[in-house]
Amino acid sequence: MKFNKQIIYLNILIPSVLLAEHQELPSIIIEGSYDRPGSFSITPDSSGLKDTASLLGRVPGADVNRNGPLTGIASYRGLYGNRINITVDGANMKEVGPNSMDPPLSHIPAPLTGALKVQRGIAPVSSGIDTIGGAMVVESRKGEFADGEGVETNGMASLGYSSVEDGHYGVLLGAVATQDHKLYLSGSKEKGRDYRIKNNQKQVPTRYDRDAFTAGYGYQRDAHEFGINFSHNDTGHTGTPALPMDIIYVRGGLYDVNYAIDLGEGYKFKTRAFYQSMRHWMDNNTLRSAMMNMAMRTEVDGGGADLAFHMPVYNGELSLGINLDQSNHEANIFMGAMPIEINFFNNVERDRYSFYTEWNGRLSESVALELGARYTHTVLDSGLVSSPVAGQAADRNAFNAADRNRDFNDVDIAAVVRYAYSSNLEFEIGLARKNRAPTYQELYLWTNSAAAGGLADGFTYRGDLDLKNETAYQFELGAEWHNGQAYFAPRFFYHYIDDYIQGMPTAAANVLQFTNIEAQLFGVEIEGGISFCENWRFDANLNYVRGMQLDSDTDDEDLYRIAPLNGRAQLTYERSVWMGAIEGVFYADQGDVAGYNDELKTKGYMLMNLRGRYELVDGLVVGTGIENVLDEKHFNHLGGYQLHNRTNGRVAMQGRNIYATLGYTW
Ligand SMILES: [Cu+2]
Repeated sequence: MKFNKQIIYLNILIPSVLLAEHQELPSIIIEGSYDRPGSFSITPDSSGLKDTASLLGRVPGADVNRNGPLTGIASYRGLYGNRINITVDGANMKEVGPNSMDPPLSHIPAPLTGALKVQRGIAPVSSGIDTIGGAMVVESRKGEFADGEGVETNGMASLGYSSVEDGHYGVLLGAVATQDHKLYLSGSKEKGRDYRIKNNQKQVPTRYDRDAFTAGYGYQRDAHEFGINFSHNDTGHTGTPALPMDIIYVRGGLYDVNYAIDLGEGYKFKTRAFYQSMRHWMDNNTLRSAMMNMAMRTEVDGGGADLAFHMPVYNGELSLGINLDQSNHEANIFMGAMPIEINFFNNVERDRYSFYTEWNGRLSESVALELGARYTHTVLDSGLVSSPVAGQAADRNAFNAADRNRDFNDVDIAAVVRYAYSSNLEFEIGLARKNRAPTYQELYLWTNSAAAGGLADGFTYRGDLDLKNETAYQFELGAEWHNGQAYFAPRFFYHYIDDYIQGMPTAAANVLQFTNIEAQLFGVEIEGGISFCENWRFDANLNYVRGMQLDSDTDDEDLYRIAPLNGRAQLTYERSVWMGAIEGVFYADQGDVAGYNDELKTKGYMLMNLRGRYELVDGLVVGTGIENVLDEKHFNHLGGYQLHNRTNGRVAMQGRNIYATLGYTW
């Protein structure tokens, strides 16, 4: 029985093949599960998806809190935002928007995404700092080293159009490479208008405009690997209908450099450093109209370094690692026609110092173990804020007089055992304890504001300097059965979270304050599939999660923004150069809604999508499809309210979308 760290490729388009190492198609990869015949892969450039976060809809247990066309906040098993550690090209990407207008998955557009990896179940401690809700990894496309002697070129170009928002994109990536060196450059452009809902009604403001650029160099020879990479994002006028303002711009880049050496006999050393700098402007009167004009200018500068040493220890590998990470945030608000200026976040700093050790190996022929521990010291501080608004004077003075320096000690422990009962049946059991230190918004929102990390519930929030860090106790149980044609894989999880941070009502109307409560989340994910008659296959999954407050003194005990019971089924027909698929997506009613912020219930719905793909000649692929074939109007429970106001109802989902893409890889 092979127990190497397996990868599952999840998918809509190319079923049943585990892609080879050199496969250039972008893919969703779910780590921490077994190899199996029913694996999938996805090719965003032939499916018309513009946003990497959209791929999460296909990952069991994952979903998206969507506040705008490019603003998709990752959610996994009911936990979202900063509870999930997302790295982009190895860097822990910081948001420049205090309301998460630019979540980490928005930095690299889908066509330039090489892979999105989602850690299933309990995230190992080696997957990063603050993994209470899981871990995800985005890798941008970086070209390929040459296969043969001499200088080669490789790359890809892709164009796409989608009808629902009259959207189009173009992307070009080129690399010049030898076996040892590669130099690559890429650029992309995406633009679309407000999308149509049904009968040509429009959802305002959902237009988008994004340019992205990457460049880099890679080296590999003998035991050495070196890379330097730069990715730049320039998002222009882009709507966020579930938030009080829209993106005017998000601009900035991420630089990273990495080096790895294989010292032989299982000894390896890896290091990486990154630096990020982003600038952002948002307002409420360019893409929408407002009673009083308001704008906000924000900045983030961040960076970090990672060191890891791997060595063989007793039938496995022992890893020792250090992670250093820091970020600085600034925000200024401009209010009114003759704007008055509020220095809302001033010199806010969040620094994390962390080290870990993890052992991954085999206890016997059929039992594998992953065991790790991590310690993190998190330090936060904030400078003095200023505001000329009379109504904010008391809050401002109290905040400026307070001791704002905070530090947290976080301990993560994870143990996962995998047992192979037979060559067709495996079991997994996992236990973990994870901490998460509060975000700067949770601590430092000194007066009520909607800039609360993308919660988009129509309320304003206040921070609390006395918040404690969250402590989660996690349990995981999974099984996986497969034979040559079929697979079936159920998973169950239970999380108890002490000091879970959530808003609670205050004496003021429509103002919530971040508060430590006691919570639990539990749920199941079931996947299954079968291939038949050579060219046909059927795949389906079902996801359920429930989140509850345990110390509620009222009947309102549900957590906020939890996806309803949902599932997906797909019938695929595939021949060598073409494939076609019909996909059904269903979401049940969501009646288990949060009471503290009067979350609105949603009705269930079903969607039908058709997708096709045809390879004209080697490397030249046409993709086409129709999403929401029946052109029905539905509301996603995780989608927020129109213009951040509950009385407007929820943001509607897209109506019928016909898309076509053309991609060429050489
Ligand atoms: Cu913003």
